[in-house]
Amino acid sequence: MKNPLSPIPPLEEEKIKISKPKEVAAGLPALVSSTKHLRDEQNFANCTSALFNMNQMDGFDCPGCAWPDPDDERSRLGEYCENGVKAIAEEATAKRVTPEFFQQHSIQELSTWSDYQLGKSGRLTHPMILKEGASHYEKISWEAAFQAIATELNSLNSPDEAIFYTSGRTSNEAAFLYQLFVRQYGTNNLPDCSNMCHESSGVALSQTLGIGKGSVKLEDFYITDLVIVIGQNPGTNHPRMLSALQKAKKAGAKIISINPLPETGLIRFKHPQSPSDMMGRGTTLTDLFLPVRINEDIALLKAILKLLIEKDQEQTLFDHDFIASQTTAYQDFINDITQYDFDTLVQRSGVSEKKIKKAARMIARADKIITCWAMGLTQHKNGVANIQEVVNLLLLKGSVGRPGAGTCPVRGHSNVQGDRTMGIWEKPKPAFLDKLAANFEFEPPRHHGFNTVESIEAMHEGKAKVFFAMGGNFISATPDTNYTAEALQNCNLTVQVSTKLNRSHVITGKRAIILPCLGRTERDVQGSGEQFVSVENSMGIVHSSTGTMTPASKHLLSEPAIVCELAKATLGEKSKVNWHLYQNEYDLVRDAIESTITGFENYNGRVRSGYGFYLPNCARDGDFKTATGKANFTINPLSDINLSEEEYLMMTIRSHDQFNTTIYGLDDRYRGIYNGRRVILMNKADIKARGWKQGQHLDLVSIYDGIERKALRFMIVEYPIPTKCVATYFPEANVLVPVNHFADKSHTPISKSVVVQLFQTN
Ligand SMILES: Nc1nc2c(c(=O)[nH]1)N[C@H]1C(S)=C(S)[C@@H](COP(=O)(O)OP(=O)(O)OC[C@H]3O[C@@H](n4cnc5c(=O)[nH]c(N)nc54)[C@H](O)[C@@H]3O)O[C@H]1N2
Ligand SMILES: Nc1nc2c(c(=O)[nH]1)N[C@H]1C(S)=C(S)[C@@H](COP(=O)(O)OP(=O)(O)OC[C@H]3O[C@@H](n4cnc5c(=O)[nH]c(N)nc54)[C@H](O)[C@@H]3O)O[C@H]1N2
Ligand SMILES: [Mo]
Repeated sequence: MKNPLSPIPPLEEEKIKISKPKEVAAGLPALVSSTKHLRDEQNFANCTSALFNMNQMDGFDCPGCAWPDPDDERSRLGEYCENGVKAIAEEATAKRVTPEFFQQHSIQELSTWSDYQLGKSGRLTHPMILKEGASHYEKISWEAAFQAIATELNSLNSPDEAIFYTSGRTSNEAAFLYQLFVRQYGTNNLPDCSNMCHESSGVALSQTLGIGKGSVKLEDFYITDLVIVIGQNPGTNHPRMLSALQKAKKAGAKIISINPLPETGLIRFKHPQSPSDMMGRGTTLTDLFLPVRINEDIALLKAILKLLIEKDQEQTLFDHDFIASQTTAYQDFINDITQYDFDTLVQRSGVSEKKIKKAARMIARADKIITCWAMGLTQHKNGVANIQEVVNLLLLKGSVGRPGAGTCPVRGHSNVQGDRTMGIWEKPKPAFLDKLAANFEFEPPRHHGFNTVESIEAMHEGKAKVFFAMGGNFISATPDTNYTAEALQNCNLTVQVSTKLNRSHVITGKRAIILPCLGRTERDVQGSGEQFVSVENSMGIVHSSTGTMTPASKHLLSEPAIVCELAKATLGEKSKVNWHLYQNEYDLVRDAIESTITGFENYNGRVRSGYGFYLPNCARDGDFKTATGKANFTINPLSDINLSEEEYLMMTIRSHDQFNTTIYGLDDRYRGIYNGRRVILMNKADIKARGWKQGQHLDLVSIYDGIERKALRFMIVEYPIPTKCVATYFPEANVLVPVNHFADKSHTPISKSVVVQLFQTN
């Protein structure tokens, strides 16, 4: 290719329709919508049979989100969820991307397709190679593909010139083998989607509570007094969480939601498996909604904290025994809060004083509090601070480390938490490396590898030359699309292990290889017979997942098999690991995990029994393994973003019809937006102030360090969002997110607080 392909497809004319946002989540429309997605994939029978096996004890784990399954009430269909159905329909589709498909469509042509069109093409069936300068992918044998990758890897000046990315669907078994291979090859360059996702949670929680994971169990929801849902849209992204919230409500809990948008699922919910819900009005979930300004959660929390501190004058409100015996830095924290002026905090938060006072009263009354959050807190410059401020609130009430209370960072991908537990991390702990060294007889690299942002920069600067992705869609998931495209196109070789076609197969290095793999739902047969894998959900339960469907193509390999073959081809005699045995029988991989990672005692036994097992969690037990040996209060400054007259703060969010970069459809039913995705949600007053109207188009510009980034033609949608705040969908708006601006300490791109200017499209 003379000119590198553009990562931005040409803009299509969209006929977007707008109606009022929905007030109730799920219910009948959810059933209708999921049925439509099954039908569209032309494989109704296959998909329906898949659904019967989802989240059943002997079936597979839903490839959607990481919310746990209730153990007590599984219905025949597993626990029902509209977006789980869409995830299954995507994987069980009857459509295929074959070698003939690639003969018909050049990559030049594919680069002009939308993400929606690319994804809808179907499942990849054969390993494919794009040779240097070629216009089309062509078929390659598995053996030749592994050989080509191995040769390229072995020709690098240093193993650190290769990058090995992981998305969060990869099973524990595949992830463990993958990091073992990568470290035996010689690098810790293991960035993952977590770097763009809950990394801020991991950093904040490790520092304050001694473990980077949440502390609550599902049962805690049923005995809690108060759930605070902050910076999360569960109705769309974790629909099964709504049943837990409903159950909490029925048991007497209150719910506070903190979000710039009145997200549908948070307001009212009809359980699709409850006839009385379906007939009636459903359950009102949120008791108090606080429409916070984007990135002003710390101001809001500090305003609430100030009121609580006043109420605790007699020392009767906070859990002073807990504070005295289990925490540090309480007095510093109190001194810091007292410096702030209440009115300024209220004003910055964008929430009325009346609502803030009500929130403080509700929190004051609650003994047991659970706080749930997701990307609304993590993807900001101060993402780590956001979460630490949440922890401060919980600590005051002694609401960590006891039943009915605690932290609940709601994870994204179905095994993103497990992948980290397995060692997919660019900053491995020395103790973990020591174990690897002892068990597998090699000297693992000790220096830290690149995270996602550093990987992009390294490829851009020519410091990294091979990019290998275990799943995911790097070009569309990462910030600064044009810059990242240049980075990938700089590589000598890019390799994607994938189930479905996506933009990362089109925006490639000089050479590119696609390795098509089995999906979560599919039967995995190896030398020793049928295999199952295991995953860890958002609450630290490890359980099995057994594919039951016929694979989409007979040429697919499982992810563990791909890693083993690649390790054999690349490492040869250098590795003392018997990769062949691991590939043959995953029980042996689990034994290897058991001998390397704490908490996996009798892995093979326990993972086979019922619902799996909990991993140890010190915060849950109230044993805070931090540097101080206690839970730490922290001091967190306010956001330092100050918008000028012409600037707005933009968050990039998910529509109801997408799973990250996979676009299921073009509707966002809950928000009342149909038939298109290039929209910008704006407050009525802001639209009026500029003399604009709903339906008009705007060009969006972000300027960081003097560099101007542009995204064109977004249609204005009038929406109840705080003034000066706007929302767009990801990945369309990723071009505007600067690669070199990210959360302090966690390096998570600032996808939820991008300063933009708006101009009417010519
Ligand atoms: N169906 C479906 N399910 C998914 C996914 C999907 O794409 N589709 N993705 C999966 C993944 S990987 C993840 S990480 C999760 C993501 O789950 P979410 O984090 O719920 O996803 P987002 O759409 O990014 O929504 C962020 C929410 O935070 C709010 N928000 C944004 N900025 C702020 C802020 O400054 N303060 C506050 N308080 N709120 C804010 C937004 O209005 C929005 O409601 O979902 C997982 N599950
Ligand atoms: N602007 C902005 N950017 C964001 C976000 C945001 O909110 N705003 N969110 C961020 C977050 S939270 C995340 S987690 C990342 C997501 O980043 P990624 O995890 O990289 O992206 P996905 O879209 O989840 O990856 C989808 C692709 O995975 C492949 N796939 C699906 N199932 C399997 C499987 O079983 N095995 C293999 N090998 N491949 C499979 C398919 O080919 C599919 O095209 O994006 C981040 N980017
Ligand atoms: Mo995520």
